[in-house]
Amino acid sequence: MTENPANHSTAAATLPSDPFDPVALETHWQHYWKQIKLDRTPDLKDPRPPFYALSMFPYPSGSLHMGHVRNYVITDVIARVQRMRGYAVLHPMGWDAFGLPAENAAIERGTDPAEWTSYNIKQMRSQLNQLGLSIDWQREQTTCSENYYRWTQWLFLELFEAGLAYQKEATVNWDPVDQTVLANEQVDSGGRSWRSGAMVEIKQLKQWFLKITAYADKLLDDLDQLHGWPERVRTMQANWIGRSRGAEIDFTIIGHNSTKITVFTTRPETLFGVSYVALAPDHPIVDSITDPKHQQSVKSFRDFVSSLSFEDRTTEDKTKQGVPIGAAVLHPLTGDAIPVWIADYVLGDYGYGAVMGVPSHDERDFSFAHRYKLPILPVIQPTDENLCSPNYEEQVWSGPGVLIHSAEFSGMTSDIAKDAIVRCGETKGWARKRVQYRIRDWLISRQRYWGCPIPIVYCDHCGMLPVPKEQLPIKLPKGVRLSGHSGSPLGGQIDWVKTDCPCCGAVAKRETDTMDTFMCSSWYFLRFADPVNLDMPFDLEAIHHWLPVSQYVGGVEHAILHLLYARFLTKALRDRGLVSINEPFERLLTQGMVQGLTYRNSVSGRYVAPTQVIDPDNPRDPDSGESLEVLFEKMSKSKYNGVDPNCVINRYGADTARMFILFKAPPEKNLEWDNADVEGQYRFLQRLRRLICSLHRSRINLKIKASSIKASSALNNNDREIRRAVHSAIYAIDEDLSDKMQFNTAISELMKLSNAITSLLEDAADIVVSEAVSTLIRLLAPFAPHLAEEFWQMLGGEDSVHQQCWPNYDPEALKVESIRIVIQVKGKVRGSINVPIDSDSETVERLALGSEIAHKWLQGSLPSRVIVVPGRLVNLVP
Ligand code: ANZ
Ligand code: ZN
Repeated sequence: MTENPANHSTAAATLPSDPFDPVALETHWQHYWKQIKLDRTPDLKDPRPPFYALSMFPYPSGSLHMGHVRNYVITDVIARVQRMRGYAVLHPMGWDAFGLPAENAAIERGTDPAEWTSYNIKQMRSQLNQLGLSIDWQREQTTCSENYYRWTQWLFLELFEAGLAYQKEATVNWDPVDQTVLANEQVDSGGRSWRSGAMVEIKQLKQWFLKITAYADKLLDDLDQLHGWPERVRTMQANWIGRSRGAEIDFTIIGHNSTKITVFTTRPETLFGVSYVALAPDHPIVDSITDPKHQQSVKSFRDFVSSLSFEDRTTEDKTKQGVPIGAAVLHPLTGDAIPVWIADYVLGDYGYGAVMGVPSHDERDFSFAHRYKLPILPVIQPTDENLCSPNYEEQVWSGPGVLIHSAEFSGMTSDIAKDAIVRCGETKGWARKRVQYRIRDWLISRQRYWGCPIPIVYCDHCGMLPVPKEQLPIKLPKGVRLSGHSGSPLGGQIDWVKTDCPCCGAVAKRETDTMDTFMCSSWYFLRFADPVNLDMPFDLEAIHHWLPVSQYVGGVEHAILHLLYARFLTKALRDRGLVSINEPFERLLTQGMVQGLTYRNSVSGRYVAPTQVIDPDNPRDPDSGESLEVLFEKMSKSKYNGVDPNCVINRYGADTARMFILFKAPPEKNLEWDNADVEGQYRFLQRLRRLICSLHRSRINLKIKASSIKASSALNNNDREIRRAVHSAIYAIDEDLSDKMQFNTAISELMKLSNAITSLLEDAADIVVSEAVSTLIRLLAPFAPHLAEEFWQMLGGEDSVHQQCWPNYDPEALKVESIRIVIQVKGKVRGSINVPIDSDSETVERLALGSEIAHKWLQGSLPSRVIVVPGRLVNLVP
């Protein structure tokens, strides 16, 4: 059917909701789905195989942005397809509701964080519902509700009992703007807070940690099992964990009763090239071995280092600095005295905070030795002669080679020498094999109000004690006035802090730190499996049934933190017997960003709102007149390039918004918002609507069913062609929805199918039309759930379209039965005939000779020669 206004008005007149009002139509069907409890999760006894579809739950900031919309629509399509394919689907939603924005709003506006949060949740929940997401709201979880954080505290106590939660004095990253401590991973490479952007300061404070390092090996090794995860995310996690294999080597300090300095090295084979040992400035041994003459310079050097950022200290091309401390160690093999220095590039919390300096084979050591005129002794010679430099004092060789100047080890390859030197040290007691990790324990304490209180009590008599589990939850005090200054807000709540010691009953004090919100989000996916359990955070049987999450969908910004913490917690709880799974997320899809049209003045760096651009073909800065750059960047308020989901939904309906988002780009790729393409999807859906309406009018007896017809043999060519289009669409869409999840090409297939049906419709038999349209509507259902329901109901389908089974393709229908063969006479094309597809050459020859064309051109005589090109042509030579 073409775009013809007369046609449009008649077709549209049969629709209940005309003039077409997408919002009214969508609200109508959302209401119906609620009535029939379509989204309710089947219980554990349901015989269908379980499928758990999960989106990363949002922070309730107050309004949905396009990134959310994309995330939840993708998960929803997966959930809907799986339901139709016969799975029992769990598709829940919740709120990551503790955290700084609520507290900051409280500080700025004097609101209560709890009220602010619950108001935002209400707003966002209704926006989510507008999208037609098939979420089971009965399972909703909110991390700041007492029913939830009670269990976060309970799990903390489990970790505490297991020795995985502990307290220690630590140098911490202090965010002076947000007035809180940050985990290392929350400080960016420039030394700034991921939230406030402030330069982070270093402080010494007693803090709570979770011992994620105890699981470093498992977290790394099990990445290999995550075949359903993007390679990129697995690599990021592996780098974050950062396992290095090497050795620890002891150097005895001269004149200190055989006290030793132990270093970690990945290159023990370079031992003969050591020309100094460098300690981290805060290494605990420094004070006791520093010669009095050097104390002053050590002190000023430490001050200098404390002003450096992590970035300054670790970047390769920054100059490496240090001072000698007037001490020396013995080389374990040569017995030479080697000077001890402190250096900025040696980090206190990696390895042993001590390095053996090998200037000829390590860039950093080289630049250090160069600056301070320390010896540079090459001990590894590259095997490739071209790389041998006569002037080794100007070059670092960090590759493999053959050992030189290394006593009995000389002549060995570096690989062999690596083991030989460690073995030698092992027998003599000065070396051991050692594996070292980059990952640090997870710092979880925050000096903030709006978080989950840590369930610990301090008693003057009994010391530090866990709160007994039956006393949980430790509720946050209400009505706290938040100023944002003056330290820990809970510390100021005298009445709240005061409690009874659970052991001796004396007056005791509560812990006043709250937990990092990543702790709350590291187990929410478990609670969804058993959302109202009053006795336990979740029941083992429910976990066993629903987990791991079959498909997790979220932003790649969570590739490290959230996903690593969730994996850690799962493994720790598995070892406590609380869950039966080893990994929480079987498959992971990291969706790309939603980008908006962005105007930027490249001279001033200023962003300009599209509404201020007068001529989009020649965009200019309204103030300066300078011409503007046109880009696509991640939608954000500061770039004025956002598109409000509400506006799109109110104008076109959620179905159009969903179709556009899914069609515009594959889910893992960035998506450039484009209003013209939104219109395009709207028009496609309207075309479909006219097709269905006209069928509804013209074929009064048509009743669609979710089944396909048998045997195409009795059908005429036209009907067979329709069936072929229908079943090849099913086939292609199944492919698209398998591993790759190419929703965009699936939608293209829907368009192709609707065109094919439209053009072949007129002469088609009712049963064929019924099969075709029933299939089209069912294939459309996960993408545009509201209109698909409307169509289904209009054509008399039973129940809801979303309760129908997903179509199966019929291989018979895909078969091409005959092909056309060209007939030539003496090399000239004279016509063509249809032959059965599997005909051999003899059959083709026979059919060709018997054809009208042969009669006409050979006039009864037999050809002298017949040439058959299989599948293509027959040449008759008279
Ligand atoms: C001697 C050596 C010779 C090294 C050589 C490298 C090359 P990865 O691979 O990242 O684990 N190192 C050890 N502890 C350190 C600390 N606390 N701060 C800074 N650097 C430290 O790095 C291991 C290497 O980093 C170790 O191997 C050590 O230098 C250094 F030709 O030892 B190497
Ligand atoms: Zn006590």
